[in-house]
Amino acid sequence: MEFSDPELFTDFTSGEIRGSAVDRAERTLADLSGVFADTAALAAMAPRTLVYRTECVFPVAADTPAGLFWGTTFIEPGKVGAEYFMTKGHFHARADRMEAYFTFAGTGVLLLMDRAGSCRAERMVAGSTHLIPAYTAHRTVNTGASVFSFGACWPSDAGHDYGSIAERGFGVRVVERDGEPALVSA
Ligand code: PAN
Ligand code: ZN
Repeated sequence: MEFSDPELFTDFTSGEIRGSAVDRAERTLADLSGVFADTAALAAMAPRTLVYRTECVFPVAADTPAGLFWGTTFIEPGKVGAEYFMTKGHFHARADRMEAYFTFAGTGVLLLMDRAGSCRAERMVAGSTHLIPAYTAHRTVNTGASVFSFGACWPSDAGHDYGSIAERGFGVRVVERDGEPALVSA
């Protein structure tokens, strides 16, 4: 028997994942209609502006019970009006599935919302680790001036329910006020 080399590497300073089976996806402003509040500011921006991208590893098929998915999200610095760039946000389709987030670089906020619509906002800084409870929608926001990156590990049968957020939105938004991030009720 011989030692084998690892198939995947994660650069813990940036979150970049290196390996043969990395699935890459991008979200531009055009992919995020309905996400940002200031539609006039949005209309003045280039629709192809990159907001975030993901590098994921899916070692088993989606919906496989008891498997794990692994990935990094990189959110660009930027704002639509006063509102910082952020992810679409979702509940898991199997809403009882948890998830772990851990920050690599930059500064951000993790918005959490339970099924009753009650929200929390946790600061994310390098090394911060966030265990997202079951039945809790999650969205991340880049509140800094550089790329904000964080890793995630979640069950392969969790799935994504974007529809509930598209309909209800989050109860709180993160905006720049006097040069600082501030929370405003939505
Ligand atoms: C993450 C998210 C990723 C992108 O991997 O999917 O940060 O955010 P949206 O999926 O909301 O666009 C995760 O939470 N997976 O379950
Ligand atoms: Zn998730």
